[in-house]
Amino acid sequence: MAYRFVAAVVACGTASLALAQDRAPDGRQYLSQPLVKSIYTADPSAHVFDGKIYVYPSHDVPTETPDDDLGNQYAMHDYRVLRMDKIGAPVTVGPVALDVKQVPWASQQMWAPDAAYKNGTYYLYFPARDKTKDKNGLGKFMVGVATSKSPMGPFKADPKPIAGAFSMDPAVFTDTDGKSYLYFGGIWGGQLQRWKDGKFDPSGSDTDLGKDDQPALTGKVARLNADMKSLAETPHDAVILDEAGKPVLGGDHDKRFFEASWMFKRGGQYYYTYSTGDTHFLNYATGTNPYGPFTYRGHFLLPVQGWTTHHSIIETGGKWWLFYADTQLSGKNHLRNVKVTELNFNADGTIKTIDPLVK
Ligand code: FUB
Repeated sequence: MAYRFVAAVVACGTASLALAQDRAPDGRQYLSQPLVKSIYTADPSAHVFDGKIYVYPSHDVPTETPDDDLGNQYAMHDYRVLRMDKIGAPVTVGPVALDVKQVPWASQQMWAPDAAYKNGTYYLYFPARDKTKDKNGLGKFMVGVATSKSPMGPFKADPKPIAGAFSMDPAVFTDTDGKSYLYFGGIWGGQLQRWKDGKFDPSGSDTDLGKDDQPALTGKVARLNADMKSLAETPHDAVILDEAGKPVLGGDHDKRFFEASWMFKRGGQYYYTYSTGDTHFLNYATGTNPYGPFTYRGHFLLPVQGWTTHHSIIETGGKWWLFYADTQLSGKNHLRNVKVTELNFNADGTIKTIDPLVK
C-alpha cells in the first residue's frame, strides 16, 4: 500500500513544515486530526482550568538515537502547554514551560507529565532521569513537581524529586471530597520492574518478561498531602483483577499494566485506565475507590499508528473526551502528535471501544 501524503503548512515562530499522512500505511483513515502541527506532542494530559482546556503533553524532538526497548529515542527536554477555549476551537501552543536545564536533579528525558490546580497554584508533575548511572549508563526515572501561578507556566521545579515516588508517568486525580492522589509507574524503559519495596536496583531487569505465571507488576497510587508536593503515605499497588477476581498475570500482555495511568470518576465508579505497552491497547478497569483493586473491563482504544499509546480523559461541554496520540505527522515512533475524540459510554457504564483507524 502506497503512502499518500498531504503537505501541511505549519506556522510556528520560525515557520516549519510537517508532512501529514492522510491515510495510514494500511489504507485506513485517521479517526481524528492532530491538534497541533507546529511541534510534535505526545502523552496528552488534559484538564479544564477556569473554563478553558489545557493540555500538558510531552514535547517530542527529532533525534538520531535509534528505537530501543528502553525508549532512548524519546529524548524530550522541555514542556510546552496547549490551550483551547473548547473542543474544536483553535489551539494555542505556549512557550517553554519548563526545561530540563531548570530542574536541579534531572539529566534528560522529560517524559509524560500531568498537572493539577489548587488554591491559586498550578502544579506540573513530570518524570525525568536523575543524574545517577545504572548498568546501561542511564539515570533512574524519578517524578518531580514544579509550580506556577499560570496554567501555561513558566513552572519552577522543586530542587529534589518527590520523596517516595519513582519511575514515570505521573497522573493526579482529585476526588469529589477534595483529596488528591498521585498515580505513577511504567515498566521496561520506565524501570518500574527494578523497584522492589521502594528501593531501586540499578542492575535490575530492563523488562517484565519471563514471569508469565506471576501477578503482573502494577502501577502505584499514593494520596498527596495538602501541599500537593509530597506523598501522604507509602505508595499502594493499583492491582488489576481479572474477571475471576485473580490478579492479572504478567504473561497476559493484552491486559496487564505497562504505563500511562489515568484515573477518572463517573457515576460513582472509579475508572483506572492505562496502556498495555507492547500490545498497544488502552485498557480500563473499575473499582469503588481510588486505590482499587480494579476489575478489568476491556480495551477502550485499539492500537494507534506508532508504538506508544498514552492518553487522558476529561468531561467538558456535557461530553467525555479522550485525548491520545499517534504518529500521523511523522510516521516515526518518537515524533508523535496529540489528538482528541469523543468517548462514549454504554448504559451500564462500560466504555464503547474506539478504533483510531477507520476503513
Ligand atoms: O513519551 C515517553 C513515554 O512513552 C511516556 O512516558 C510513556 O507513557 C510513553 O508514551
